[in-house]
Amino acid sequence: MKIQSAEVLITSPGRNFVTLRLSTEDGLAGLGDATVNGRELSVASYLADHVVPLLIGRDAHQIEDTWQYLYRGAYWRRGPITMAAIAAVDTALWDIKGKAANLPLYQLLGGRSRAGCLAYGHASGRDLPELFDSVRAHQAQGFRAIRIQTGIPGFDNVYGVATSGHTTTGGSSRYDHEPARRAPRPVEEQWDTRAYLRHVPMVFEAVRNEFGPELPLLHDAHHRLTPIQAAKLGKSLEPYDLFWLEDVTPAENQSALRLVREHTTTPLAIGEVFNTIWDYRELLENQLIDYVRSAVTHAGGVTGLRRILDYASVHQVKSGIHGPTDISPVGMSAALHLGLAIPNFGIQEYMPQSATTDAVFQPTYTFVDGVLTPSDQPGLGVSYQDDVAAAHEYAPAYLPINRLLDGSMHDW
Ligand code: EZ4
Ligand code: CO
Repeated sequence: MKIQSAEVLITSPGRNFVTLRLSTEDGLAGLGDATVNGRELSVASYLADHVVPLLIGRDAHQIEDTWQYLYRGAYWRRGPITMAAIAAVDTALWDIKGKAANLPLYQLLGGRSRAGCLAYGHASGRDLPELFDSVRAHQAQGFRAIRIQTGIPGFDNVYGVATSGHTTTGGSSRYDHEPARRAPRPVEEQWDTRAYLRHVPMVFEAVRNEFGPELPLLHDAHHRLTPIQAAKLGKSLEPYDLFWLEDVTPAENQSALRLVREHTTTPLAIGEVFNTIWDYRELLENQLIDYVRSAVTHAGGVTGLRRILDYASVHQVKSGIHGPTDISPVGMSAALHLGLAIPNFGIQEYMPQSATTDAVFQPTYTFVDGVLTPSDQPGLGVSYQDDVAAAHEYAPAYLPINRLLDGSMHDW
């Protein structure tokens, strides 16, 4: 089953996606997501210039060997661009293997361990009435677990809060937060951690009073706190029984989570910007986190993320696979097959894609009563429509940057 062609596909149905398509001599094709939000073309070049020439003629069945060939063979291993490129190859090979076996990917990963993957949605509001409306709207869509992000008095743009009228999804307005903007430079946002720390516990108090104790609630601090600030936040949110508190500190320093952990029983999730098992080693071995947040797309594919999640499972750490709209339906499908099969599934993040994006990828997974389930089509269950994709030309987009009130750069 030799690889005959490898195409790097770029499309922008409201937001940019990079996809790798591998085709075999016997006529099977597989897809892999290679989208790194705001830095898309670097992965496209990594693949087209340095990986595609190595793939032609290789045996498409040899997934593990190809993973090792690209990882060890790069010499300059790890990093988001390298690992997204490896992820795309790996995911496309799993898609092909599923088609060759005439089985959905989850069957190749050990079969179904659960009925489906519980998803959480993103509610947000600049103030409490807007936030409550958003929670209700998500419940009406079926969501049974909800992330809460809120405006801070005195600040115009806050991470995770949808601003009215802003849309990057090809004209159809949506309420979800979509941070990357098509503009020649990043949008500049302002941040003040003390204002945030004062405000957020009041918001959770109000949400619990309005929606009761049952609803699983999540929150993302998006890498902005020092360890002691994060400890304080975790402690102050304990009465509201969060499902998780995400990315409290910048991700590079694993030891920072030690101090946070010593001070709070609020469950901690981290890792959407991690790309290898090494980024998790200290966190898992010392049981400093509760959920692994990496995407298939950014952590070396199904092979890379499954290895991380296996290692997590022996430390009683569960999955919380990243699923914003910058993960394409190809990456989302791969996450759902993995989530259905692994023993330590936790929850799946889900921001529904625009109709324009779904028209390009035609995903076959379903979202019913808050649960995502991959289809039983062979492989991933996604088919890329070249003609639809061609109508959406790539446009540069940037994630925002963040400054403190005195102008200093801060983590976004
Ligand atoms: O900001 O994927 O938990 N989800 C997130 C996302 C990230 C975006 C960045 O591209 O933090 O919304
Ligand atoms: Co996040």
